[in-house]
Amino acid sequence: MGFDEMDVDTIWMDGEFVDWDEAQIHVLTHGLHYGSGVFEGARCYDTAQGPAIFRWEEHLERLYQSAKPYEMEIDHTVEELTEATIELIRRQELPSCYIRPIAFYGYDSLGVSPRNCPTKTAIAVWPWGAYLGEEAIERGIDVMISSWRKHASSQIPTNAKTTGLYVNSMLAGEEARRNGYAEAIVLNKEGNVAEGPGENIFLVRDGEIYTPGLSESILDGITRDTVITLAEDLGYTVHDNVSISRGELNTADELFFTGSAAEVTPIRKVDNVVVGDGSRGPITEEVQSRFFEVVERETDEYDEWFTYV
Ligand code: PPE
Repeated sequence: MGFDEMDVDTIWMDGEFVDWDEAQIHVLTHGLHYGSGVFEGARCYDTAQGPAIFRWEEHLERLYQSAKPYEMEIDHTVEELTEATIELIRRQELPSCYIRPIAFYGYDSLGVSPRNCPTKTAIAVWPWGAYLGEEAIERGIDVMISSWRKHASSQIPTNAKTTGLYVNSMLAGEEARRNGYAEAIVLNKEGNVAEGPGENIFLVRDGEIYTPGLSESILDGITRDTVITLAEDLGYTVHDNVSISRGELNTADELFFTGSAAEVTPIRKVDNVVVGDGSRGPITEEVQSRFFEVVERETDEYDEWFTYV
């Protein structure tokens, strides 16, 4: 679905609310040539208490952290970005939406050094349904192991959510879709499991839950952290600082992806090898339904995770 069908007309850019079509930049923008932008993706859920942004503070915290290796100064405070986002959701009367804040080096002189380039900041919000399709949430998806490896953290910091990194995600994701799969799993330089192009990955074996550690070249996902907390609170043992070898994907009882966009999405086949019994596994289902119960505010627990619009 294109943005023109989505009933959104306003973007916040460098302190102003501008018409959607006017939110433009120069073609010699540093971020366009060199991928020097940092961004976030968060969801605002439709709840009985109105729209509620999930883990907004953690997303903003990660945005500022992502800017650090690039010495980028975001000239807006947490309060400004929060006010802008709430105002965008209110003005456009969105019961739920996806939120995309971005900061990037703008236009001045061109050259790899961004020294003279201003930092531009923008926020857009729009309705966004299930990332990998409604059916995927219940039935799971088929994925392939990408032939592309993830960059090591010694090459590009993978814990910073940088626009330039996503050409790797695009290569992996499109390779998978070209081959008839919904999504890819990307291995790190060592050949161990890193993550999806836009998701973290979890594995279930013998009733315990595993997810690659932060030194495996992954993004420190906020949904990853959420799922670890929820699963532990449900009484599961979660090993969140492990290496997962490629072969373990084949012997897993259950696999699932997590992400702000992907939420909790089961994986039913890897390279056409069936995972478990080929449907959403029982632990995946339990964690997933707990996740949706929490984000849709059907419980009052974890209220500190929400920013109400
Ligand atoms: N790894 C990668 C590479 C990634 O892009 C994401 C989010 C995650 C893990 C999960 O992180 P978190 O959202 O904090 O749980 N991917 C975002 C972008 C998706 C897109 O297509 O664009 C997202 O989910 O918003």
